[in-house]
Amino acid sequence: MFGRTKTKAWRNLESLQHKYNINMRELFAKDDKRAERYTIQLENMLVDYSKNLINDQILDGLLALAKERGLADKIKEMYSGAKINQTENRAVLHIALRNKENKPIYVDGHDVMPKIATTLEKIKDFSEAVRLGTFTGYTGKKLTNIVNIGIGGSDLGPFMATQALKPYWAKDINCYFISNIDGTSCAEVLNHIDPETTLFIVASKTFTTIETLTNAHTCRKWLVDALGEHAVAKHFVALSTNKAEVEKFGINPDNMFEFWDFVGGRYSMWSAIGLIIAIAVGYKNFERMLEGAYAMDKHFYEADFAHNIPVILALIGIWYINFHDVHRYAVVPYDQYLQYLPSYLQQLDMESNGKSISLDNKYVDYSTAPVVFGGAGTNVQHSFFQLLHQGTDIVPVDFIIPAISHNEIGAHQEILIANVLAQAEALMNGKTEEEAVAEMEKCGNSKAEIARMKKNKSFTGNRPSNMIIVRKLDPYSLGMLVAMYEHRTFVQGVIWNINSFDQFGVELGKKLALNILPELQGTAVQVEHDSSTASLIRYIKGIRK
Ligand code: G6Q
Repeated sequence: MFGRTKTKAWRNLESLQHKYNINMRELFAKDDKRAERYTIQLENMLVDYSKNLINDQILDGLLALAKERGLADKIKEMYSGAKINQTENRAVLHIALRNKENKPIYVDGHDVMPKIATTLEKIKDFSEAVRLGTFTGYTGKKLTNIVNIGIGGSDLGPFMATQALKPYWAKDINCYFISNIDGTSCAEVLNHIDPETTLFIVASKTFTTIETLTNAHTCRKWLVDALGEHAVAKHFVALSTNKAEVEKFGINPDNMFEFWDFVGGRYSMWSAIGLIIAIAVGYKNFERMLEGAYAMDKHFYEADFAHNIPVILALIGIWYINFHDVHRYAVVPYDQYLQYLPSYLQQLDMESNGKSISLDNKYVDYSTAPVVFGGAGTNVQHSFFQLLHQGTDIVPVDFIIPAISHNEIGAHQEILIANVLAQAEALMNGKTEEEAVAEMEKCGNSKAEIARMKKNKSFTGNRPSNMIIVRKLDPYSLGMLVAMYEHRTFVQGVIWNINSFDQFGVELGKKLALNILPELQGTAVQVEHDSSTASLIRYIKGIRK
């Protein structure tokens, strides 16, 4: 069994944490090769992890932990189709969805690649037909409003990716996303589109999720009211693993794009769940995204761990969470098109690794996933960055920026780049009281004013960040970026000895509301509740009478 106190590498890291009081500013001053040594480049992506509380001994210690945890074998297991999602007895094969070399991968003795190829072919044909207008709506009009109805993993990935790739959208196509059960989510889309030109994509792995099915039924009624029952076949398609439920809903299985149990919801944007991406940006670009992910998959599989981007990023995360007691992690893309990446990563990281039961079926005695948050820079510099610079807690940050923008207008991109670099530098360098005093003296502040303000104007610094630069945010680099985070998440799960691929906490949520719903609707006698829940139900029912 794996427990914090039981492993050599873990104990070694604890002693390294006590031994080295890392001061990044000093280390940079002493070692002009630090940035060079702590940077990894893969094709057009560069990851500079030098502004972290690490030195060579600590990195070696972290790599020894990865070795001790059998990471190399675990990666091989995942790539070979082993059922590493042991609570659900499933293989974990999002890598197969972008396996561009098409090497066979077997699950239960069957190669999964042919069926993946068949679905990809179907996505290609259908997305092209919609874009060309050869597949039209019931009245013969081109389908230009594409509405994805899905939630969680069937929403966040395609939503984030379509927004990230907006410059590649066909000029006449608009994408919409309905996810929340809140009627507003449906209403706000339906109020702005025309049934004759609308394609609904019902995206649900299980096809039993109440939010998605309720929203899909509402949209179906809206369409049938406008165009009649016969129109459904031309305006609804399904993305699912559950043929029987798709048929029950009234969608012809010919209009179903299949995926499989070995694709987890939050890892599914590369599968049929990515249909809206393919329609928006065209199949060629969708394929480029898969190719980018494949490049990262290959790197993750082949690169030695000391030069392996997802492994190094994961281990640095472990260093803060488990050896510095830091349970927060910010992701800040400096690109407006990536503004939804933090919410996507929130699910990827927190749903995958927000666990406390080990693979040995024991409660872990160490921390797992941190709270993940973020937003687009520079906007968030004007909100939560105050806490990053001067709050009492350390928050490690991933900065992400493309060197070239899709919108090179005047000096915008240079100002953006200057900001991201300045933020990382400032977090690392800080500002001593002496420096703050010198600055204020230069500005002619009085002695009294300086005494009053010098602490407020100084910064402890020594705050860690990674800088991730891509040449340009295109489908390929987006694929690389997302696959990088998927593998980072997996590595941390391996270190923590947990199953990153189940989600019983989410499933609990799917059931809980069903107990209260009949009471609200007045179709069930009151169930036993705690006094708070019972009185809240009475209060709300009173208002809604
Ligand atoms: C993802 C989770 C969860 C799931 C949604 C939607 O990994 O399992 O977010 O994607 O609950 O589920 P369906 O796709 O089955 O509707």
